[in-house]
Amino acid sequence: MKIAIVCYPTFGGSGVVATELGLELARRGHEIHFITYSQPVRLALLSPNVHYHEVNVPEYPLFHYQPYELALSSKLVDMVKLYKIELLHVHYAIPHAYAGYMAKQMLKDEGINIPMVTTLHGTDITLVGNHPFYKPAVTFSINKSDFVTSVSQSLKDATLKLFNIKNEIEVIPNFIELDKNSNDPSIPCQRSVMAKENERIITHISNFRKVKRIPDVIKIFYNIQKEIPAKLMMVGDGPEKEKAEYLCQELGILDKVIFFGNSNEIDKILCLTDLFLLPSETESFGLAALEAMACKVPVISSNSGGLPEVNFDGISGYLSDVGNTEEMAQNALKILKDDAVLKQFKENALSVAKQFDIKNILPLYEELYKKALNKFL
Ligand code: GMT
Repeated sequence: MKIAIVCYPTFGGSGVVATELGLELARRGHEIHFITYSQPVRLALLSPNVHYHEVNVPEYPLFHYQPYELALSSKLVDMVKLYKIELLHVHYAIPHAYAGYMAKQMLKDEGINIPMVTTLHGTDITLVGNHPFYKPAVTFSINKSDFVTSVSQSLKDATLKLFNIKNEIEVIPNFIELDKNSNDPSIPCQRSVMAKENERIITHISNFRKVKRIPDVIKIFYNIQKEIPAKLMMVGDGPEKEKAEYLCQELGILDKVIFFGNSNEIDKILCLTDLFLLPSETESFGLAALEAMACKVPVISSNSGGLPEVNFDGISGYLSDVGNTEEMAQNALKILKDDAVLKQFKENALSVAKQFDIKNILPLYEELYKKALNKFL
């Protein structure tokens, strides 16, 4: 199949999922065209079945805001015609589903009918998409998509609750490439660079936005390090990062916290990690938690959104109410204080992650694409 994938190219989970999906589809022989405004961060190498087309928005003095949707829909039309693309798969409703729908209409005018699959990722529904300024356009573009998927049951429920949706939504959970992620023995895991022999290593990875509750990460760690020797690795960048550094300074723990910034070597960081913290206000899925679990790292998370569908309470880690940092720290200590318990949780984390192996999830997308193409025959 010839498939166009539209996504955000940045470090966010939706871009990562879209890129990994495209790369695996390409490995299976499909011709994949990534269409976005810069090269997706996980798209390091272009293989024979992978194409990347950049969307450029020319500057014009009259434009206060650059019309990205317009440029994207025009690019989609051009690329569909040039490469005879058969299907559009847009990740994140805003503005991709909207631009995709416009492209479909323009193509229809030229006698080309092409199906569009829209995958909802989370903040496009729960945070941004729900804003009254966007809601009518988001509702419209979800209803006009030929097929809609959501990355968790919880996100599907939220979408049906928040929007007037007439379309079916199929849940296709996010996935992980286990062969690549689960502690590859060829990757040197240099723990000693980061911590002393007796210290536990705790990690948080995110885009440091408010929804991640970064101060909670610090508070949980603060309580942990009072009881056992530990280090915290904070990976990623975003608006809450500076405040987080101040908070560590205020609490007198700056020497125990390492701020990394964005990294493309998540697997190398996770292989050193004993425990992952994700106390988010909400997560439609929590891909970062799954990536940790695939590297045998148990997870302490909040219980909101789709997190209970990924992190199994008392098995791959523990879940608590949002903001209950006391309980989260106690649960973390339950895992970290005893080597045997930690070992068991590490094994469990990997077994739960196996359920989300790309090998199990990718056929669900391929089935959906076949259905979409048949509908347009
Ligand atoms: O919140 C993020 O980390 C970024 C955001 C995005 O748009 O890329 O992530 C959302 O999509 C991910 C991939 O499906 C999910 O794993 C995240 O849980 C979801 N974030 C939220 O719902 C807050």
